[in-house]
Amino acid sequence: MSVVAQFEIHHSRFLDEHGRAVEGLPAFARDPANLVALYRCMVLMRAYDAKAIALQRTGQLGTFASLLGKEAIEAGVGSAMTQDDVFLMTYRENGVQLMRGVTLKEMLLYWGGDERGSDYAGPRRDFPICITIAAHATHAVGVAYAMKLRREPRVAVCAIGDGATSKGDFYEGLNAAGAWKLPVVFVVTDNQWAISVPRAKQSAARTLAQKAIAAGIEGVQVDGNDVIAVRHAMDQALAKARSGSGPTLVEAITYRLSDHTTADDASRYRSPDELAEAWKREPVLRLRTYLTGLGAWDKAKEDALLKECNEQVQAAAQAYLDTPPPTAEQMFDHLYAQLPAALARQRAAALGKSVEE
Ligand SMILES: Cc1ncc(C[n+]2csc(CCOP(=O)(O)OP(=O)(O)O)c2C)c(N)n1
Ligand SMILES: [Mg+2]
Repeated sequence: MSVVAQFEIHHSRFLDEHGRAVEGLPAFARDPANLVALYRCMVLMRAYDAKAIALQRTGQLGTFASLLGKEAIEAGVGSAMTQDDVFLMTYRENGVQLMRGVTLKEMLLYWGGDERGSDYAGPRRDFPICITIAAHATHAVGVAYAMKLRREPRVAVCAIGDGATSKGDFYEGLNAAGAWKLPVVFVVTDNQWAISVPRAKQSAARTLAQKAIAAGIEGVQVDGNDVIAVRHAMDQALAKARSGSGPTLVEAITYRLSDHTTADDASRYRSPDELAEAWKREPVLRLRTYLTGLGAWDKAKEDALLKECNEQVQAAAQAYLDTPPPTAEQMFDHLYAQLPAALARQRAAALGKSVEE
C-alpha cells in the first residue's frame, strides 16, 4: 500500500484571547490606523445589533438574527472585499453588508418585513438575504461562473453557517467551484450552533475546512474572533480567486453569543457556563485590548465612538420607523423583472383591479 494523498488543515491566529499578538502581523495590521478603522466598524455593528433587538422586543421589528460575537468575521470579510465583488449571504451578515454600503435603514426595513430593504442603493449586485439554508452556495457558483466567462477580475463571496455545511447544496456548490476553478470564496461562520444543534452533533469531521479537500479546494481555518486572522485569510483567498487560481473555503471559529434569533431562547439548550467562557474570547474586547496596549485607543476615544455609533443607529431607527409601510401590491415588485401572468393577476387584485388576459 502507498499513500496517494495527504492533507493538512492550518489554523491561523494573530491575536490571542487576551489581546496579545502571538504571531508576526501581516502588513496591513502593522499600521494601527487600519485596525482602528476595523474596530470602529465592529463597534457600530454591535450598537446596531443591540438596537435591532430592542426594536423587536418592543414590537417595532420582525424576527431578527443577531450577529453578536461575529463582528470580527464581518469586519474581516467586509474590509477585504472590493466594491466589484459580489456578496451572497445568509441572515447573520448585516455587518458585512454595512461595510459594503448597505444602509442601517435598509437593513431595518428588511427585518421589518419590507422588501424595499433588499433593494440596496449601494452594492447593487450583492444578493438579498438567503434564508433558505445553503441554497445560495449554488447561486454563488453561478455568479462566479459568469465572472469567469466574462474574464472579470471579480470574486463571489458566499457566507454560510456551520449547520449549512451539512446541506447538499453546499457540497454541490463546492464541487462545481473546484471542478470549474471558479473565483469564489466560501466563508463558514463556525459559531458552534445551528439553532439548538451543537457543532459536535452537526458533523463528525474534525474541521469544517476539510470539507473543501474532497472538492479539490484549499480549506483553511482561522480564529474568527481575531479580525486580523480573518482579514488576512480573506486577502489571500480573494487574491487567489482574482488571479484565476480558484476557490478557497475559510472556516472562521467563533461563538454565537446571542440566541439563534429573537424567536429563540438559547438558555433552554445550552449552559450558562459555556456562554460565559465564550464571552472571554469575544472579538471586540480583544481588539480594543490590543489597540489600548499600543496606545492607539483610550477611554475618551471609546466614549466618543459609543456616542457617535448610538446616534447613528438611533437616526437610522427613526428613519426606518418614519417610513410608511409598503402597500399590498408592493410584495410582487421585487422578485421578477417581468411579472408572470398569474402573479400579475394577483397584483392587480391587491390593487382592486382586474387585468386583461
Ligand atoms: C432549507 C432550510 N432548512 C431549514 C431552515 C431552518 N433553519 C433556519 S436557521 C437554521 C440553522 C442554521 O445554522 P447555521 O448554518 O449554523 O447558521 P447560524 O444560524 O448558526 O448562523 C435552520 C435549520 C431553513 N431556513 N432553510
Ligand atoms: Mg451556526
